[in-house]
Amino acid sequence: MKEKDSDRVNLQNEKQHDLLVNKSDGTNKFLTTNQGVKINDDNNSLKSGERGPSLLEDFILREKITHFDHERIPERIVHARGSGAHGYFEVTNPIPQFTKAGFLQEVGQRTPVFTRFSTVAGSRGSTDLARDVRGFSVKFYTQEGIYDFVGNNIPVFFIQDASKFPDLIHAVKPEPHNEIPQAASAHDTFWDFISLMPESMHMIMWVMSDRAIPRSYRMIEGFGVHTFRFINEQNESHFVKIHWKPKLGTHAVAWDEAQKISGKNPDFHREDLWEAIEMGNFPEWEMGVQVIPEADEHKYDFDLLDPTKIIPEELVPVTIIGKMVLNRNPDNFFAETEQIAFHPGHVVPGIDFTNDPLLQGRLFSYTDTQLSRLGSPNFHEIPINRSVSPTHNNQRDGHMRQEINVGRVSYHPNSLGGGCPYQAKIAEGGFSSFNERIDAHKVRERSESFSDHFGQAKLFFNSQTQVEKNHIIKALRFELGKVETVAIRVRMLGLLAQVDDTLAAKVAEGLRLTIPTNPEKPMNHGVSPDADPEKHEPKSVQQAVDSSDALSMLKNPTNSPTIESRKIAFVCADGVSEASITNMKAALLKESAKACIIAPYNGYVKTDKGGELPVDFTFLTASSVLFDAVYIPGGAGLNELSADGDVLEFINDAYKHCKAIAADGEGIELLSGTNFASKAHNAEDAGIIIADKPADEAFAQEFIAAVAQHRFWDREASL
Ligand code: HDE
Repeated sequence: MKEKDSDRVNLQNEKQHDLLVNKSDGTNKFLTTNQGVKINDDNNSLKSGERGPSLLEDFILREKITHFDHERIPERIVHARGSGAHGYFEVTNPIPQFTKAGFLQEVGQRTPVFTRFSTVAGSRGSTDLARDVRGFSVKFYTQEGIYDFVGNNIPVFFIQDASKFPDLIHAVKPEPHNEIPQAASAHDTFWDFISLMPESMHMIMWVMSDRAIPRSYRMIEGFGVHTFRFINEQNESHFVKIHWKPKLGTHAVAWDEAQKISGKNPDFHREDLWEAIEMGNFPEWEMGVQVIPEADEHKYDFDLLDPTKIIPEELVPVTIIGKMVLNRNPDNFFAETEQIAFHPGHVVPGIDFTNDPLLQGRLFSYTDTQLSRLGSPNFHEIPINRSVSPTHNNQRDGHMRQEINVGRVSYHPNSLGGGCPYQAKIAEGGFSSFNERIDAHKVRERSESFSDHFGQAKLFFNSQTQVEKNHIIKALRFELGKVETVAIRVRMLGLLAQVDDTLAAKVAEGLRLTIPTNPEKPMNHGVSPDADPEKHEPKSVQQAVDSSDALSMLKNPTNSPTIESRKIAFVCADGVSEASITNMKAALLKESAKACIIAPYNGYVKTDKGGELPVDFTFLTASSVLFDAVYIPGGAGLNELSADGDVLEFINDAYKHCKAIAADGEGIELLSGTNFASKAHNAEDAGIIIADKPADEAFAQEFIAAVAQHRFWDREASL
């Protein structure tokens, strides 16, 4: 069932009820000051004489300007650019044998969520289409308190220890002297750092792949990255890796397309998420877990605590336990998406941490950052961050405290307050940390079990199709091509050669450089100057599997072909065939795709039957990079378009970006002026569908099948 009325659906959601208290829409209300005084004139300040100076006394003006002066808060240090939505998580397969977390116990049990997606490096106003990791954060408003999943769309990370995070981020952010470039890793400081950090090579393979340029937030996977623990009622621990799998499959755009989208519509992902929810195409993900018994902690070729490693699904399959549906857009971006404060340390009984040294650092960072970003230790009182389960403790005061704590007691133990609030036994839901035995020396050292920096980078590269490998090679040529310091490029080639010879050779060919035979050794990598560097020599460990389909977006077994919510551009002009448009539109609608009429003018186009069809965009206000496929219906008027450069660029780009293109009747003529005219006319290309008569059902179905394949990457020249 498509839930059309998201408001009606969501009033049953406990968090939505909770938020109602704070909502205000101003309809049919007088304009007032913040003190509730009705305002008579909002257009003129108080002056001495009509043309005279303004008076300090004007409390209305002062209040308005002062509030405005303080509207901005610091943006997030990382993940500043993001978009979010409300929804719910529903259990489909309870796992009480692994976790006692209350929200994972019964089939059909629903928990309200707010999910925020983000890029990492760019600032709040940067483009959605930067080559970057995507953040994937879910706040679960459970009956036992807040559980935050704070993950990424890539299952590994650049670094193994939290102490390197500020260095990584300083390297990737715009360079400090001139603040260039925005939201891009293609610059010297990033690659300088990476070329000296072999531990990042696995992650580099992922960020150079098309995972870093998704088609939509609705088409990304989510990963917890670290190994966490699930704790059951018997207090037994299992290691767990958490996955989210998108219902629409995992898809990307082309790199040239991403760069053009960044200019044509930098809000592309934000708008896509917003529109899908408004249209009732609610984005959906399945949540899955890889569960590893405690006894298997040391069974693998890698350390479960090392965040630069995955557990191949061939070794430990992903068990689906529930689904998440996002069905309501926020009412106010700032109040909800901007002020939401995630923290991997927000866990509920049944979920616990491991000693992954990256995770351990994060457990400190997230509360700390909210103090400067949101300005007060009371950020948990902001409506979007407020738990739906009650909170009681002896914490008091601080900036902007909302709660009015009644009574004289704010300490524990107390007798004056009857001992309240009192501690909960474990059986009453009290959180108790997993009773892990630790017997160790205090050392500042990296475990030798973290030294395999190339084994899984190879596994990732080997798992890709040839097309995907080509994209990685081209991405590296682009990124390193933008690096000005030749020594950095050369150092990177030395590292790439340890992942794959052909990969390194192809990148070197594009850079016109030679792979170093005796690569420079990274300085003091992962060790102190007093430690023995031999002990931490980067290694390449042969993995238990050579290739894993789940790592490839094109081979990914969970990608089912669908055109649901895809946007199809109809290239039109006056005189367009009404029959073609009506038939194709009806067929696309049946599959929940959207047809958009693009014409040389706004308003409407006249059809061959004298009808008028509303125009969605012109060739000036839209570009084919904003659509998934292009259809050129027949009709006498199309000749008008054949000399229009914008129209030809529209169609040429669709071809270049490997999209399905359909044309019928006179529409076929329009293809004659394109860069791919010869292929189109001989129907040589799998993604080009032509018919000399107006679109009928069979033609529409052929086009739909092509759009469902997402892209025809084989069109690209081989490397
Ligand atoms: Fe974050 N990260 N991070 N991170 N992170 C933040 O917290 C940090 C890491 C991730 O939509 C900050 O509230 C450190 C890995 C997401 O609001 C900050 C380290 C992963 C978001 C912070 C990491 C993430 C953040 C900035 C290394 C994937 C956005 C604002 C030890 C598993 C959440 C904020 C949102 C945000 C610190 C590494 C994911 C500064 C110190 C690994 C999705 O606290």
